[in-house]
Amino acid sequence: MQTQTIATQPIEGQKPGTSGLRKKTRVFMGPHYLENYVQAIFDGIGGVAGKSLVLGGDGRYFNDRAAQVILRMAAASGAARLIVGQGALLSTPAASHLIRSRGTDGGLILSASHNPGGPEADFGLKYNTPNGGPAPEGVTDRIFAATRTITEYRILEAQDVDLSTPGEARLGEMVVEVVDPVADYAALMETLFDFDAIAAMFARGFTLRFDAMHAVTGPYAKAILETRLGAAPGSVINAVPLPDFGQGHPDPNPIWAKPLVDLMLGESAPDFGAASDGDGDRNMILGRGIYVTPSDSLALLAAQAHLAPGYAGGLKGVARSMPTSGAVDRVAAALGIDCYETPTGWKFFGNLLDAGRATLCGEESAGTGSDHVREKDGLWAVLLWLNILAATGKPVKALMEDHCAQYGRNYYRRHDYEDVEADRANALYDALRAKLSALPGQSFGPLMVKTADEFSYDDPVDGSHSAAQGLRIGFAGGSRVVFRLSGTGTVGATIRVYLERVETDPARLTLDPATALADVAAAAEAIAGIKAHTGREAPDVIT
Ligand code: VG1
Ligand code: CO
Repeated sequence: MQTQTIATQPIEGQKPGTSGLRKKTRVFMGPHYLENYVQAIFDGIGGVAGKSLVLGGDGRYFNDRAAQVILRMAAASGAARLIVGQGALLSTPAASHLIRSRGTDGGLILSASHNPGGPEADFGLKYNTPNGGPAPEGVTDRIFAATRTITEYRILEAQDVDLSTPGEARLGEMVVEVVDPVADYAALMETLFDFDAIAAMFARGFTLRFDAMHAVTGPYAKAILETRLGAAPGSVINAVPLPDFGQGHPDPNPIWAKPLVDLMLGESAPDFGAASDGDGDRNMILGRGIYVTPSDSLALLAAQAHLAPGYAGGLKGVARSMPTSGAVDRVAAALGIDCYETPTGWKFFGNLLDAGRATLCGEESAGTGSDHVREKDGLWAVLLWLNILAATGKPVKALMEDHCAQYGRNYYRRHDYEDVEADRANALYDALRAKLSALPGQSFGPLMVKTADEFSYDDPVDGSHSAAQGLRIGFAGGSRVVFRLSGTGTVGATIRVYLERVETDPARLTLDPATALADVAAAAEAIAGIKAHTGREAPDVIT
């Protein structure tokens, strides 16, 4: 087998976003595109000679081909061992766990997460560091710098490695270790949760519907929920990962997982409903007759996590991304623990988790996780919910009502304007940024602006500074609107508008969220001129 050194040139735009590099699949399949980026990762982390790495992905179109390319490139660059999920599959949290449990030098995850898959859809690749978490900005900056100076990449001339069965093979000098993608992860879950209590709940007739959305969580959910915990066969639906996710959009929210929401809000709802995303790190939680917003879910989990064996000792602290509602803040205050506010993206939680400052973290975009790995973890959130349901014996709806009665309610919605022309989105954003300092004191309907700023973050652990992380406007009384531009899209720009209102009056805890947030939405429009800038009458997606 011979190593080839291929001459290449920098390719524009290989800048990682909120979570790795995401592009149209056809772009990734273009000449040298994947190879350039993989070599830039290797160069950006100081080479891979003698190192071990984890490799796997969410099974989307091109996952299998990209994995073979990466294996040949790792072998050509002298890597000692690649630990690969069988079939080149690994959920993002399972990859994070393998990196940590096997003590590797990091890992490569093939995924564009919640973005659709297929030859005309999206593909992605990200590097996770040895702590199991997404590379922080310092590392992605070095990788990006390497994409701008690249002149050649190295690749082994070899046949495909058989990834269809667990075992070890060699590719040149490098060991390729194919592992069952589910086993280690399932074992980790068993150390955190009271599986016997959850199994007993299922044995008593508790019913569940888990929608894997034709994505990577299917095999994990089948093995853990049905086989191990005894949920009725067929409780996990859309359980076989497909390269195009069944033509769906593997994003677990009320829009893309509408059939599940309809079921849960309808006559024949099971006790519990959940869904996960393309790479298995997001979760959507529903009970009979109730959709739990991700921000509320985070707050409830923080309040009740002690009921699960893995968290019986209490939480060291909690962290949420800035646009996530403040519901968890009040739980933290009641528990007397710290609550951190970070920029959007899981990479900002890593230092807090590593330093033992936070145990639970969450984002409004359906991401929740803990210090068990360094990624958000969809199935983990489902299991923590099930553990809490088993321990309390209460239905989801009653639990949430009790929670709101105790802590108040943060009404919350996110309005997304998708595929807006980049120039228009930037114009909206820049105009809003320019007028922030003039907003305090101004009133919009019944709401008076109290604070307005551009969020930046100073990491309390390593002191790194992250600027330009979203525009936030706070109103007297605690309502708030936040504006951000998405960093995960592949076409045009997506404007995200996050609306929040805090309510502690017991008489107003059960309003319809759209009604409760009407004044905040009107103020957002009056302040930012969304319709005029985008030419859109309404958001494309409301979650
Ligand atoms: C979105 C979410 C963010 C999440 C990121 C990656 O980013 O808002 O909370 O961390 O996706 O999630 P953005 O920049 O588009 O708003 V995943 O599950 O797609 O890796
Ligand atoms: Co994801």
